[in-house]
Amino acid sequence: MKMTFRWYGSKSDPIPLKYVRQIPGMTGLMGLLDDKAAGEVWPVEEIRDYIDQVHQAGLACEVIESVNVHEDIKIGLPTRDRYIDNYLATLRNLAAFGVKVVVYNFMPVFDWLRTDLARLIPEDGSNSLYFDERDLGQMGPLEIVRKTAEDSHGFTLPGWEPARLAELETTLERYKGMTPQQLRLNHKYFLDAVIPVCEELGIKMACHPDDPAWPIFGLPRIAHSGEDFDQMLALHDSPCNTLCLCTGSLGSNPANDVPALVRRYGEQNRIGAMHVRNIKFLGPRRFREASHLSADGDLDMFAIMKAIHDTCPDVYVRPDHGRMIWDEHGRPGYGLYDRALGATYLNGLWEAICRMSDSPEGKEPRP
Ligand code: DNO
Repeated sequence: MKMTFRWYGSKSDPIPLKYVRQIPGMTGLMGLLDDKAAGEVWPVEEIRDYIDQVHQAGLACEVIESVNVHEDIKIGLPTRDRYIDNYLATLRNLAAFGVKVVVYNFMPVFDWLRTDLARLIPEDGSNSLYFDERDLGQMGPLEIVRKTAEDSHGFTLPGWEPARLAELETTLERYKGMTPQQLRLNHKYFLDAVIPVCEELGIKMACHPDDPAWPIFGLPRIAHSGEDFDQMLALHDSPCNTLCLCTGSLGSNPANDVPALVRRYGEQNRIGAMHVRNIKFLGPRRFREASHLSADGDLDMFAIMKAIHDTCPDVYVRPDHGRMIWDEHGRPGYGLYDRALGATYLNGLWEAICRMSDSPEGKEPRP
């Protein structure tokens, strides 16, 4: 397992890279350029600048996230070819700097979605991201965008680029009546263009699941269950067409057996990266994000780490969203403290699992 951390770049992330490096067992980043609009080519100079900084801090940067897919590709408009060309240019630019996995998603309009970015956890006074489908019904798409922007305290949030959301009404209109099968065909068109190039470049595309794991606002969604993933991986059968298996996104639907899904796709060598976090169910389609500890939420983190160990032990993992604790003022979900605790806990589980299984990784000092 390669333990990594999401970092938004020195202009946008209040967490110094030095602090990331100081987290025990941290070996690298899942990086991103957070000011890039979907469809834009990521310039070589900016990639170089970001990756140089990461290397200088003593960390690797083999995974890049949120290379967002332009809506025209997801909708299947004639203009999609232009945006696919741009996407390929970005992939080539990233490959030149040693990037091996690119995380993206194929969710219409919205990336991850919550109804509260700082819900108080009464037991300990911390707060975390929260979702309640009933609030969503009352708010509607425009209100949720407004509220999310307001509650993010000036921080950019991944997948919530202002440029794209400014055209929200027009975009929503364009998806009217689209079936999941049509969206799947548009995904296939994208994969058919991108995956052969990835094979040349040595890059795995890793698709992030729908978050939460069901359709919202009547939009089609095609990545929230084992059945969806089977279809997605068959759209273009290649070891470069993989999943970013996010335990918290999938786990938002209790019908998803997360450790079993990790095993199934780990065995098939189709997990390019993992986001690992825990959630606490509060009712039907209502949950909050918990600390990473199994006892604090409803996911079995030991079983998840064991499934990684048994089926895809070399995968890139990052602790996903943390709570806000110790009065930290940071980007919702992406503060330093709780994610650092999460990484340390996951590394502890890993060491125990490796030793119990007599795998060398738990004993050898890290390079
Ligand atoms: C949310 C993240 C997602 C993820 C994208 C990948 O916090 O996990 O924004 O990075 O869906 O494209």
